[in-house]
Amino acid sequence: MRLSQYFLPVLKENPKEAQIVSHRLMLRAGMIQQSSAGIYSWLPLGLKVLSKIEQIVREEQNRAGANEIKMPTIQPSELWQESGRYDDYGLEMLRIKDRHDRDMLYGPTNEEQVTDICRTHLRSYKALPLNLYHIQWKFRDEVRPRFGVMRGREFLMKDAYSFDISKEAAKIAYNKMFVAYLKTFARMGLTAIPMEADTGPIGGDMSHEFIILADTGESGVFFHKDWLNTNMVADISFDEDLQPVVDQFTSLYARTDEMHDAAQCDVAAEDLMEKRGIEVGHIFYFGTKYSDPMGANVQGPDGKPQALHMGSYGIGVSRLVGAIIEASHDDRGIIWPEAVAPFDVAIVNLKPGHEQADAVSAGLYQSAQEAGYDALLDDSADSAGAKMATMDLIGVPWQIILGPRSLDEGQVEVKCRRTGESVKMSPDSALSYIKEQKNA
Ligand code: P5A
Repeated sequence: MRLSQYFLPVLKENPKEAQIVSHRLMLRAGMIQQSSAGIYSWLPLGLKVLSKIEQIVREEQNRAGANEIKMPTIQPSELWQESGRYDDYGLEMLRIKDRHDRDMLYGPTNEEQVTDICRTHLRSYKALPLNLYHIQWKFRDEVRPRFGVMRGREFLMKDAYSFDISKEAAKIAYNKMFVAYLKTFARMGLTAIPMEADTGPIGGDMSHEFIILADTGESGVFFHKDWLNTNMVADISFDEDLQPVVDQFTSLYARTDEMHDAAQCDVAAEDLMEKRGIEVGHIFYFGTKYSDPMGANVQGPDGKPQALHMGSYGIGVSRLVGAIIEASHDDRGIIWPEAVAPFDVAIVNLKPGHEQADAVSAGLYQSAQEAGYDALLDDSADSAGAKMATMDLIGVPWQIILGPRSLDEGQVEVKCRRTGESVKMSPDSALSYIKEQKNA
């Protein structure tokens, strides 16, 4: 992408409405624009990060054996009347009437909708286990939408739903998602701690919230300090029995403040951490809460109809954009983990119009693309200072900076956004240096 053709409306001033750093930086970096309270347009840079996060989530869901579908945003009220949640859900649900005066709603979640799909198509336990997921916009008319995309009214969620013949089988599905979540967040450079949690309006008797630590988080959390040293799970296979893996993780104490009970917590005071965190995922097992009232049965091995045992598994895809920034930024701007960065590398031409600077920049831009990098060529007319400030603000992990002066010495500068270190070298070695550093 050439910056001269890119819509990147960065702001110099700090927007007054933003109370936390991620909201401020997302507005300043031209990632989002508010449309109304808790509802945002995603501008090119924001959409790029959102899509990268979405893709990591998708790949890890697929790897865990879930099937991607797409359910609608607008649902008929009848399904919710059947489950009994239409009245329970209250003011958070946006209720709509169509031209025929039918009651519709903008989905805050999809348990009913997916149960309807399965009761239509599943006949026998032999079709199980099954996990269906989608990545779709939700609407919840939150009392206090705030902190930008972190607590929006319209937000993007990955929601998966598992169907099994028994509680034991459903536990296997739950464990798969538990491990898939650890893998997903680790790929984004995050440590997410699974915590026993309340089930709220989704229901059920087993639930974990996945929380990343940040001072501005809305949840108070208590956990054993060894959580900060747990190593991640990239090489666990979904073919193995995951119960020991889950047990190993859950053996370390971790609770949201709703579930923490000082009297029952046996962690020594010096080992117990009390911090704030952001909920980026939430998984539930709720048995036959929806399948019973909605008549979602299959024929069991004994030939008798049996209600499906279900779980649901959410990830706040749009919330993650803000959460990652909360976890990774400095005074100058965002520091993207490489896996979700909007661009892998920027080539910053300090003097567009200068023949040699233009030629070297164009060459590097092309080579970067050929090497498979998502590259940004800064060919804008901004001052050198403004260019560097923008690259740091939008958080491009690797920056190759060049101008007439450095080229006179046969050199470009390669800068790492995370460490701030910059090294001079010949233009020809810049990309191989970045590749080495990325793999190190
Ligand atoms: C699980 C999937 C559910 O809705 N039904 C389908 C279950 N769970 S949840 O905890 O209510 O939401 C799942 C995740 O969505 C994110 N989230 C939000 N993100 C931005 N703004 C909001 N207002 C919002 N509400 C929920 C969270 O990351 C949550 O873990």
